[in-house]
Amino acid sequence: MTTTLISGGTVVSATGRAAADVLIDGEQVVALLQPGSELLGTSVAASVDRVIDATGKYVIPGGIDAHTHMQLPFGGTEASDTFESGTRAAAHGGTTSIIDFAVQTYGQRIEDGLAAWHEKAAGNCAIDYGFHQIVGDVNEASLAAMAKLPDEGISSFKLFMAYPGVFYSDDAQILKAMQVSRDTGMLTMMHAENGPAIDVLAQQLVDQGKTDPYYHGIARAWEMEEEATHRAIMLAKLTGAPLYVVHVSAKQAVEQLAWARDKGQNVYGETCPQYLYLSLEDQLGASGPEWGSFEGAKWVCSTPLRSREEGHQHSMWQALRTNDLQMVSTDHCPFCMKDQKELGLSDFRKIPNGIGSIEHRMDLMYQGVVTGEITLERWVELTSTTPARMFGLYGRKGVIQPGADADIVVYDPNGHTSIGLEKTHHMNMDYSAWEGYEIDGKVDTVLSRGKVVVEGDAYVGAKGDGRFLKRGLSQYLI
Ligand code: DUC
Ligand code: ZN
Ligand code: ZN
Repeated sequence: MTTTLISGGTVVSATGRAAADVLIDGEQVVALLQPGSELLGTSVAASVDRVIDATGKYVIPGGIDAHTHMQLPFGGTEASDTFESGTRAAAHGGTTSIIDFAVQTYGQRIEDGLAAWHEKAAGNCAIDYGFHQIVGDVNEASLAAMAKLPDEGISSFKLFMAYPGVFYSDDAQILKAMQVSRDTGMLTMMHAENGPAIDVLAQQLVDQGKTDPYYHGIARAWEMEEEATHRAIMLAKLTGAPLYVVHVSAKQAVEQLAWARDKGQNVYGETCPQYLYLSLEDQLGASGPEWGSFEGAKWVCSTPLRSREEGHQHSMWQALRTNDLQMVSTDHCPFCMKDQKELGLSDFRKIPNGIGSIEHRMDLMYQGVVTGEITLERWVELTSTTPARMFGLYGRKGVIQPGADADIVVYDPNGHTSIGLEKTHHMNMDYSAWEGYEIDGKVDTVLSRGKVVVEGDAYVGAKGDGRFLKRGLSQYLI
């Protein structure tokens, strides 16, 4: 087994930072040492197989992106990143684990949907991966199958209050699924938007000739998110289910979460980089030479981008500081403009919903440290430690300590990252939703279970390095 010493860096955790060397044996961390430590009169550095010099750099637990959609069949097409391309891009960006959503479609058995997802991922991933289960058809058989998911290492499932006719569950179905959540301890993850009402608004806009991508965000008004978030909270209260609301973008939805949490309910929420940085106004202003006003399709996702004037982005950052939101995931769901987003050229409802960000989450959140929105420790907590705790991986992942997997990122605060299609882009997309973003920091070296997979700008890992992660129940609830 290879022994590695990451020396001279500042090890950053969710609770502090310290100058320390990290000793790795094979796939695991075995010790945090005083810098320059000796063993039986010999420097540790001289006795290991490999030394990674982290002088002047941060040494952090690898990022965990708990919300991704590789190869998701959606909107008449399929998300453009495969498990291979998406996890490789993740590694480039300092993410060393993902939790993707296995899908049960309407009429399908959960067992079959899950098996299909294992087939897509197995042997293809660059980093470790786990699954949540999307339940797109709540019925007696799926409720019974859901209860067995924890035995498979799947301790969370997602329901949709949006997308009627696709993934939508009505309140009766949600109630029944939440009873399973209560009985098993599985976390209910909720896409909280009032889908039926949104569909009416969207139809009315199209009838008025308002078909540009911008109107996607008008139809999906924040009231639709606030209302659904409140309803999900009340159903969770009634049933006693723990609730995790995904991709929160409206400040009013955060207020609902804060209200429920203040009353002692087990309710959590994530936001995504797009809701921290991008806005509806940016989407309206976007009209490039190639796509004209359809340029805005690049940022069509659900929940949608929100108005900056209304202060949603500011509220998201604030909620990350106050712990009204606990985590940042990407909802990575990439589509190309060509042949995919352009399905909605004449009708925004036909644009496949999704943004690709898996490669940039760690950088974009680090920029929040640079601009003073969050601390260095909170950066680690939001992107790695809490995702591990929330989804039953903590101890193995999300922390640098003896016994933990050596998933480690050496991050250079003196480096620089220029995001753009021609510059730093490894996702399988023909555009970048983050073109032109500049980051005052850079991923330097990435280790996945002790193996160096990214060195500088080079990927040096291999397809199939990543293993399936059997997760336990949420450790955030204990
Ligand atoms: N939102 C998206 O933007 N894409 C995939 C599914 C979702 O809920
Ligand atoms: Zn969703
Ligand atoms: Zn999603």
